[in-house]
Amino acid sequence: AQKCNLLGQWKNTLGSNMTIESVSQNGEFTGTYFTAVSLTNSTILKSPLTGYQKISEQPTFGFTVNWTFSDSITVWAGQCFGNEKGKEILLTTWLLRSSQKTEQDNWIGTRVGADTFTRLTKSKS
Ligand code: B9F
Repeated sequence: AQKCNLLGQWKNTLGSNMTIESVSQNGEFTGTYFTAVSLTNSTILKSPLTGYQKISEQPTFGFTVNWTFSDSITVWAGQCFGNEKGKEILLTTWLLRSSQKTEQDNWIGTRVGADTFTRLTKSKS
């Protein structure tokens, strides 16, 4: 299998952008996330992310984004795959937790979905 490296800039199929700025020796990583969608009128802001990856060729990983513009939190779990041409892809499943007023409303608090990320390559200006 080809190597897959989480460091760098990624975009998903929604058009969201993610930058993984550093990965430490033990696989802990940090970065920023800019979502293309939010379902609200509130201004979208860059939000911090932190997570862990396995130290392996095609690592499994998990990370959390703490949305700076809402009470919500999203977590992603997935794996980094590299193909024969050296192209890397992140296949993930996410849970988006939004704050509920009461325990009785808990049932509606969690959305689930999938995101696919590929490398963001700078376009010429
Ligand atoms: O839309 C979310 C939000 C939370 C409270 C008001 C708005 C925050 C952004 C989530 C972005 C999701 C998608 N973007 C992406 O790249 S995270 C998973 C997807 N991948 C609307 C009302 C309550 C919850 C959502 Fe809200």
